[in-house]
Amino acid sequence: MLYPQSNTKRELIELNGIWSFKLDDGTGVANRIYEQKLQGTIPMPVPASYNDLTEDARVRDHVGDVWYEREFYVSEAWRGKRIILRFGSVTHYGKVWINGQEVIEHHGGYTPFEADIAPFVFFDRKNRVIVLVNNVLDYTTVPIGEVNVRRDAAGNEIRKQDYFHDFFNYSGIHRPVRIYTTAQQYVKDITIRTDLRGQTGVVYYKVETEGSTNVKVTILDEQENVVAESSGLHADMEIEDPVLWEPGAAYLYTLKVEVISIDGSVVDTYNELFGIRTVKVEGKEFLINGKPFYFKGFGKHEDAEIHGKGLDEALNIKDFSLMKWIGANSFRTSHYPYSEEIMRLADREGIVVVDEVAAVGLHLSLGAYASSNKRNTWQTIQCQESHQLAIKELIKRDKNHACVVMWAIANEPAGEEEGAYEYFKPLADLTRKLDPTRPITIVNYFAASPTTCKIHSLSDVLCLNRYVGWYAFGNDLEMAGRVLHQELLAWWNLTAKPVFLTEFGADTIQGLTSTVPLMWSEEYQCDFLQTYHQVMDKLDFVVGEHVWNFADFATKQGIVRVDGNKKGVFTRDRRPKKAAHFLRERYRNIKDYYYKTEGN
Ligand code: GCB
Repeated sequence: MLYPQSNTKRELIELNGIWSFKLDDGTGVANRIYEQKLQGTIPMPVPASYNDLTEDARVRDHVGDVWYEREFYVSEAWRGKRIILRFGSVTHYGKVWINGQEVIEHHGGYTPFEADIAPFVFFDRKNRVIVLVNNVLDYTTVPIGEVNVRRDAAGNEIRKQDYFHDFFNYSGIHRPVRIYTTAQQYVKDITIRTDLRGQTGVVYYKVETEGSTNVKVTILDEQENVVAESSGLHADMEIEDPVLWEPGAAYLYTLKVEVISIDGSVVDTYNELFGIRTVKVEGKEFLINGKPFYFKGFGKHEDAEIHGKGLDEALNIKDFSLMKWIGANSFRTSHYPYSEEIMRLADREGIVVVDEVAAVGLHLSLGAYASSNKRNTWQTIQCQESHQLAIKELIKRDKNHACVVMWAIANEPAGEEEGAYEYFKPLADLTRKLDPTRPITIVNYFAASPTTCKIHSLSDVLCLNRYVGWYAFGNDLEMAGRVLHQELLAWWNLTAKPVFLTEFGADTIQGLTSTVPLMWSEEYQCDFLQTYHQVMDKLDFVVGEHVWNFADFATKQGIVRVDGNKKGVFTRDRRPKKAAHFLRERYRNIKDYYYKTEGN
């Protein structure tokens, strides 16, 4: 799905800013409140999560529908054009009315959706957009969750949202809302794949159009020089001695598509940025541009004070600056697709991304989450359809990003339980069919061990999240190191696939210090990391390490979290803990390529 852009043929306006907002009282849809101006609203910014923006616990913990509204004009000059209203994301469900008429609904909280609103808008007066946002997670959604209902003393229904993942269920219109125009004949979609044949860069493109199929395709370099030209809806184009997209040294070409109408005039155009690079898993190596790459970085979250999960471009710039400062070259979009704006920034900045769908918490019997009645996850949940949709929409959105080198189609599912393989096989097949150019992974947790895991054969890279030294063998790092070492070897012996430690970390209270290893202290976090480093450095099949987490983040309330998860190397407001300086020493000495092959 193409990112909205303004260019010589397309116009774009932003509908970000202050909207009107109210919680639903359970009767909004039945009373068709979307037909009139909303009553009893409060101001609410877009994009942002609404949860932390008032001093009202009912807003923070609301379960169910909320309403957003604003007014806007469209230019008379847009008559006859397609007028596309586009939401970057609405978490987790959105339904949209323009001037009282329903135009679109969308399931899934982390991918964009859009509709042509031209038939519904007024050109001679104000328009009203109303959005119903629903944040309920159940067994049919990704992530999964369950809503528990009880009654208070007065007999009122109280709904509590429970879920099996470790980040707060922030909700709202999280990403930009925009309107853009196109002609009736237009570029619908572009797919770009790149390869290298010797010194020649091969750029395969496929264009989908509406109306005319007569297109002109041009590739421009960063200086806007034309380096290749073509016509037709698909072709292989060649660029001699291209500048490759490399980690830390991004280079982006532009594929410009022009749609030509029957009279020879250009009616639509779209400029898609792309990088030329290859990705391949071979033996024990993860190859980018044919060279063994070593991932150093973090599992992250889109999470901040006040904004919650709302897009914050200043925060993104700060995070990228911190990642560069510390020497990281990559991150994982744990545990859902991040904003399109972050992905574009990663392309531009040469940061490598493992791109994950929101299939998190698919384990009903894990430790703190397991209720007294243990259930088989795969017989209980019914989210395969949403999961499929999430994969399709992620790949449709992110397929052209040079920064994306691997798809993660779930985080920590119950891979050890009966039914896991049957659940995941079709999803893995689907992912490979949609994108044969990138490796895929299902991020593994401790319970799906080399002896119990039923789904490791579906991953190209074994991405492991491990917490020995924290949840097990806390304060026994010597033992933790041995257990980790044995397990990694067992994986290698079993699968002969590269291993990537996608999570390892220890909760750490900034300012809590100690001369002896003391869990929760800043020193323990460093010792914990060092234990893992020592093990990983001995094993040449380990291709990467992502510390959990880049920064402290909000979680649901409970007895294992004090004001959120504290495994950040940075605090939630992005101040370095001791571990940040410690990691910086290490990361700056690890090169992007050939780390393991040079005998470290
Ligand atoms: C995990 C999860 C992550 C949690 C983390 C933790 O395995 O993937 O979402 O936040 O552990 O800190 O417990």
